[in-house]
Amino acid sequence: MWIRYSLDWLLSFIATTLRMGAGGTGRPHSIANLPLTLYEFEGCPFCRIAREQVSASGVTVHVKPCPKGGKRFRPEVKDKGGKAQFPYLIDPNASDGEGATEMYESGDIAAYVRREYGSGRPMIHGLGPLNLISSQFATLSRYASGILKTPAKSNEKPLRFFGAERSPSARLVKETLCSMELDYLWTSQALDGQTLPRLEDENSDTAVTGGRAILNYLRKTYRSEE
Ligand SMILES: N[C@@H](CCC(=O)N[C@@H](CS)C(=O)NCC(=O)O)C(=O)O
Repeated sequence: MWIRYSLDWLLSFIATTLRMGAGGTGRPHSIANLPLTLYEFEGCPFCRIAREQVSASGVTVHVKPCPKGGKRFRPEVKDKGGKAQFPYLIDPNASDGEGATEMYESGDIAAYVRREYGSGRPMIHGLGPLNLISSQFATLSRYASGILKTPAKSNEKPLRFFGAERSPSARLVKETLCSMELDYLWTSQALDGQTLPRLEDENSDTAVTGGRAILNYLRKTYRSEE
């Protein structure tokens, strides 16, 4: 329903305002960089901080959503890092030749992405404790969407999603991808001037543009009663 979508969009816009617009689009990165993997969940205030820096850098990450109650990707984090804590980043393009770089801690991840993939620091990241408090309020303004797992079918191949962290409509899409535990390759900026947000699903050979249309597609294709 459009009223529900409009209200959600407005609340998502408030979340962006609370974050002072952090998480814009970066420059495209060489495709020679293997995608980084980010284990996170949309409603987690720490994960938001990591995502904002990823978005600003423009680097492509493979997002493996780990909502509470999720069984698909959460165990991988425990296996790899030893504890179920989010966000968790893996960068296979380790510059020291010693294999992948892996880390917990939102602040460390943001600093690492900034250093390795070059981007400005979002203004709010420099505001000390206000950074986390504002991120918690942003989660509240979205009434904690993107925290809990909802019943869904699994995708076989990762989806492809284009849209910046600070885009209100892209946030609504990412919340749903997260709750459904659908993994996706995420790039903040458009390729070839395409309209954003944009979702491509190789599993069904479909491309959808616009927040509302993408949400409808995801519900139609992946929602299950379970
Ligand atoms: N200091 C860590 C805190 C991370 C953290 O506490 N994350 C919460 C989610 S907001 C978590 O992993 N909780 C355990 C869980 O969800 O199972 C950071 O900055 O990344």
